[in-house]
Amino acid sequence: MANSAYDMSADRASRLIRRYLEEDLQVEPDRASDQQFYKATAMAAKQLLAEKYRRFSAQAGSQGKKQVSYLSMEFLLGRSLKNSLYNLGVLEPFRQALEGMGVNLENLYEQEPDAGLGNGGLGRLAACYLDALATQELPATGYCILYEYGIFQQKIIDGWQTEQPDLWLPGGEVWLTPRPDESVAVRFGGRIEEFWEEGYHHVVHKDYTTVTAIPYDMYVSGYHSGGVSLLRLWQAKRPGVDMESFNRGDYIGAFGQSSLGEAISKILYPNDSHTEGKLLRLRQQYFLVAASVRDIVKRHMDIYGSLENFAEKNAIHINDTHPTLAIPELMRILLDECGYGWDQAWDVVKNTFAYTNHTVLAEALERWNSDLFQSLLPRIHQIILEINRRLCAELYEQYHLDSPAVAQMAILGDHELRMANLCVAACHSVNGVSGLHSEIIRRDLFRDFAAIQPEKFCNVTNGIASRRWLGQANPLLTDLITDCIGGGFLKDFSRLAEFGRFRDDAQVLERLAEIKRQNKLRLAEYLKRKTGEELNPDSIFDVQVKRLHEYKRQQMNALEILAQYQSLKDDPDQDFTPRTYLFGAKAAPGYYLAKQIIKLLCTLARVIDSDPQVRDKMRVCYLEDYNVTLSEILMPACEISEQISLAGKEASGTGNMKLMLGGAVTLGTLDGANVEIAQAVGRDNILIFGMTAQEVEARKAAGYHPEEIYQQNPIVRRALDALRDGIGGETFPDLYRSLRYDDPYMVLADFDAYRAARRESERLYENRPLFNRMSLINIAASGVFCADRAVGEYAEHIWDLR
Ligand code: 26Q
Repeated sequence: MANSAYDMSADRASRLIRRYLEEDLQVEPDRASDQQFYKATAMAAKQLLAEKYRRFSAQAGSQGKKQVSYLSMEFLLGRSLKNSLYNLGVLEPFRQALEGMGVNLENLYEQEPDAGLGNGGLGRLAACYLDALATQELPATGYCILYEYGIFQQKIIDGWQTEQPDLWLPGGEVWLTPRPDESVAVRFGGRIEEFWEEGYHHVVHKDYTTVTAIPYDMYVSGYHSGGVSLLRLWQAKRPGVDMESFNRGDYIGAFGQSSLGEAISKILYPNDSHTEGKLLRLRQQYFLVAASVRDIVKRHMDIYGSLENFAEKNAIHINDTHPTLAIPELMRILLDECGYGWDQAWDVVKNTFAYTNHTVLAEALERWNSDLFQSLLPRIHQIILEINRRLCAELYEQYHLDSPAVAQMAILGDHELRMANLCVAACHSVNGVSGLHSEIIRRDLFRDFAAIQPEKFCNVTNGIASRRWLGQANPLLTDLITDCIGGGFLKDFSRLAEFGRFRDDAQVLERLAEIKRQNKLRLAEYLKRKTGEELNPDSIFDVQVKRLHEYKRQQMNALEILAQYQSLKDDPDQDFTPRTYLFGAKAAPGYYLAKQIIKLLCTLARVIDSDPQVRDKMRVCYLEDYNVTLSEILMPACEISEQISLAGKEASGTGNMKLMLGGAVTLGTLDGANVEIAQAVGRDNILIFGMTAQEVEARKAAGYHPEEIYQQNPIVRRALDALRDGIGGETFPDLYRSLRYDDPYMVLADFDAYRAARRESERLYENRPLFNRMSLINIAASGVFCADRAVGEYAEHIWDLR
């Protein structure tokens, strides 16, 4: 156990904190602010993490263990203090030590900004996997960019989303250790000269620009294990002086490249479902992979002195296509720097890389204009073209495919480089993130590849850092489960199933209900403090939290609320179950309709709140700036989890798992991991509605005409008309037209089924013992969605670590 490994007493914790206060922050403990205490405590935790990491990595290195490198443009970490102390097993001694100095640890947590180095699901998944890798004692390094600005902070002004820059480093920097001695030079632009000499092919890169990548390290400790994951974040710095320009006599120009280089690590792109093909984004991606691959190769050489066993000792994982260029970059190093022949290099690459796909939306598949690409990365461009040439030749000659099929599968087409095809061609493993999504990938998105290499394709259903949302964020529930089944489940979440034995235990169900109430009150108090808004804890807490996107259908939720409001106005005396609709979502800043939907939700909130006839029966609450930290208060307080994407569109979802773990009942479509949640809890313990993915396809094929539904369905028509004619003085003509005439995500087709499912949820809720039983069954069935399980599957089936 980590505890005994440190032999951490409150005394020692106290000495550590004091030392950092006095020596680093130059302040006496009795005069230090909470901010200073936070920093000193974080530095103490970082010291423990660093010591533990050194032990772990030395051991892994000496045992010649295979290393995992997880390349991702995003790691959405949230806060680290509580997680670190908790996972290290030193939370109690630290709490006591601080208490002894008159400081409340809980207040220190509040001092820490979220490390928002990600948009949403994909970035949070990467963070959850670092936690699980460490817990399983698998040696792993995550690689990402040290964005100076993380995901923007959302301010809602007059119902509209506005964005504020998220300068997180002033409070977040304490977790970072700079390693300037391990900096890497990354080259952009220039031109390539090739020649043969003494029987060797030489490639010379000329007139390039250099950007220096400086690594900053962060650690993520495993829970009650000896493992620690490293997260290496690269910061871009201009090289001091461009010596080539300098020597040419261009004195001023030699100093002039600075801002260009440093822009690379300035800001995270706040898009999560649409690619823009911007040059800066391409620079960022190559910057990440060039620095990381160089680092991986260097570390390997330090241990083994040769690259012969590189693939045997390294698994490199590509988190969606964003780090795809790691593939041609490793080819480049092997070919140009190590003198490998093509086939030999390709073998190493193929055995090293694995790729996870996170989306089937066409607009989210990355493609780069070939000319733009060539001018920025001339050598990488050449290598990709050669990969493509060989791929096409192989498809024609070995697999006898016809040219339409080859054109589909090619990496270059329509003057664009297609990153997903490059990944599928080069990686030994391609996986989706839920059973349904992996099927869609196989049958649809990568159909032609799957036909010739079915063995490449597999599924790893996503998992979450369950300890964060249960052990840390939901202590009351953790205690109840511990009382029922003993400890241990936090290390082995499959044991959570044992909690299911208590589904008919009235006392346990009572306690569970009381805990939910406490968690609802905690959220209500938090909101009251933050915004002055008051929630009714006796109402159903119905939650939809996720990025804002049409395919996720927040607009369907809004439309149903609107219909419900209209029905209540017609008949104020009808039976009604009070319900609070909570939303949290950031919209990509340039996504017009998404911002309209936020405005619509805020308008509904205002209209309903100012109507005394309905305000006690329903309430809409838009939570500003939804992030990891807010999710930790929110997930445990929720009763109905809205997972209502159009079937076939949501790759997995992970919020659905966090809500289930907190005892919420899912109201959702058969999409993403909802399918597996339904299997795990049984159809009696989930509210499934709407078309299946197959039905969606069939309906589209038959010709979908939302206008017909508008004409035939008076409830739909009335709600839609209100968007056109005005609610609370606002009109939403673009939303109205989109839904009535186009409806790309088939809101109208699923609307009636959705409305019926909501009413059904109220009927169930009215029978509280029954609802509590459903809730308990959901918690007990959530063990399989732990990241520990997911990472175990990657280790065994994809990375070959065991
Ligand atoms: C691409 C190019 C340029 C700029 C930005 C991007 C970009 C950035 C982030 C594209 C996509 C993303 C993020 C995608 C994402 O979060 N996908 C979600 O991944 C989760 C983890 O697997 C799934 O649970 C969700 O279903 C999926 O939507």
